[in-house]
Amino acid sequence: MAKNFDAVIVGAGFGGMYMLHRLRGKGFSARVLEAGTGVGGTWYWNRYPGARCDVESVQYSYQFSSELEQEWEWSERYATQPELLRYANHVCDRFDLRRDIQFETRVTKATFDETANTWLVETDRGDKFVARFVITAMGCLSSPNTPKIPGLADFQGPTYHTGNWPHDGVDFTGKTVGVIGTGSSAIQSIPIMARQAKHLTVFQRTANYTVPAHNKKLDPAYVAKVKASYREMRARAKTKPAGIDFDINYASAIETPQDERTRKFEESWNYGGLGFMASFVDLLLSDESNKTAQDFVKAKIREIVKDPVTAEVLTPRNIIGCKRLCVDDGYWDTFNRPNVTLVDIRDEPIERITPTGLRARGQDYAFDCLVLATGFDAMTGALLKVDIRGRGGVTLREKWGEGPKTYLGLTVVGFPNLFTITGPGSPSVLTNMLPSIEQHVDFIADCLETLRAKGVSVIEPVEQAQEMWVGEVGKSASITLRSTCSSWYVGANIPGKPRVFMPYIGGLPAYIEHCNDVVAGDYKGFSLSE
Ligand code: NA7
Repeated sequence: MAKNFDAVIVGAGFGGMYMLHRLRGKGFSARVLEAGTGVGGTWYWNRYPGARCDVESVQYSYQFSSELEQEWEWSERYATQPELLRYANHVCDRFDLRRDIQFETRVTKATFDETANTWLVETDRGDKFVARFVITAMGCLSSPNTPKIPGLADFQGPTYHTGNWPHDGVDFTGKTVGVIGTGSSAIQSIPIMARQAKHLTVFQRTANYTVPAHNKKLDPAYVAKVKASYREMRARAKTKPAGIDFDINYASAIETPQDERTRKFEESWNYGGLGFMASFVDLLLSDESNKTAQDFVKAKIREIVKDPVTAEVLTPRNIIGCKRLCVDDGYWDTFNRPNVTLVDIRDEPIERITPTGLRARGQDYAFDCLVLATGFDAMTGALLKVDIRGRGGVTLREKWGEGPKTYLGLTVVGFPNLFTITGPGSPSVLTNMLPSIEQHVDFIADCLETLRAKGVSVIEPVEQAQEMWVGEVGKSASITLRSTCSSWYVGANIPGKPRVFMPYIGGLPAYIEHCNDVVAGDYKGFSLSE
């Protein structure tokens, strides 16, 4: 027997939890379906050593409840995964959310019934749910990418993926370890694994830029100050493209005299974190300006890494900030350790995984454990894993065959009453996820309330509005350097994935304005029907 709800929410991370809270508050019935055994999403799955947020904790937090803001105490500038997971659980219990979340349940299929105007949602446990609305809150980086390297199944030791790490942790003490990948997850975990392991061999395909986090314990006086001025800080953050309250220097890098420019980069470097890219306003707009930042970081690598050959291999060749900038704690310095080896596989892919390690560049490397820090099928991966069928039985996979197309990153033509929190075409991964999630959830909750008041049962974007939005997403992407390299933003890390710059890069303030206009225009761009 199918169970009936106003809405089925898929995923119990920060998006799914807040969505449930908001719908309950408006008197809608909702059930959250979550594959894991607990809440937290990204912070539930990514338990690798060193996993932590690259947005400062006081900003990477919910703002919908002042009581929550006041009672929760962040302990570090950048919260670790365990602290973020504790926070997620605290929110879940504080707002009594758990009773409407069904854990260990993976949604496998969602089919729109055009006669009843309802969705039928099916799970790997054989459940069936009928709901007017389906709201996906599956995360943007939640479908781990395991590359199809020949022989992967032959390896006799344990293999760990950073995006699906064992819950009881892994002790690498005395072990030899091979790591594939040098993205953010690798850059966070390598320094810690290197301190534990007997030997660590890092296989690098693309050298990456990283800046120091300068993480620290938070001073209680600072926390008190933040708590006293949360509203102002949140309001300032909403005026910034990334939804993060940090200072942007509106000068051009290339037009700034060299001494002054270096002083500014040095200041940002010493402060730490993603704000480095805000050292100058045009770092992602002008090749020449970007090059000044590249040169600054390259000099830092040469300064920190003692062996010039290793330093050269670690030196990125692409645009800084094009792939997501990483934030680290002692990454470059780790390569000065005698128990760490770097293997450059840029020109020659790994030949195969062997029972005892792997073969690359004509050489065999042996290790006890293998760590895949190989990232995710970003933004569309989790959505397309579910067999989602809209009008006429058309699947989302078919609809997005040439890349994702959405209206506002929230809705898709042909898929009525389906909402995608932080979906492709929304600012999501280019912003502080928490305010972006809250804005989407508020939009959806208000929309459902309006539909109920109007006696409308179906909402769906119209083709023209979706085309306009897809055009807007593409146009804004083409202005920046960010769309020019082989990153997961464009799907380049997944063989065969269409190359489309997926997030909306116009900034959170512009995006919010678009959404507000749509609402003010009586859900302009949508067709509403009874
Ligand atoms: P990323 O940033 O996608 O990094 C994955 C890394 O794995 C990257 O260095 C890849 O090299 C490498 N990779 C992937 N497949 C292979 C194969 N087949 N062979 C060798 N190397 C490979 O994922 P993360 O988990 O580190 O970070 C994801 C986001 O989480 C991050 O941006 C933050 O937003 C938080 P490539 O660069 O593709 O050459």
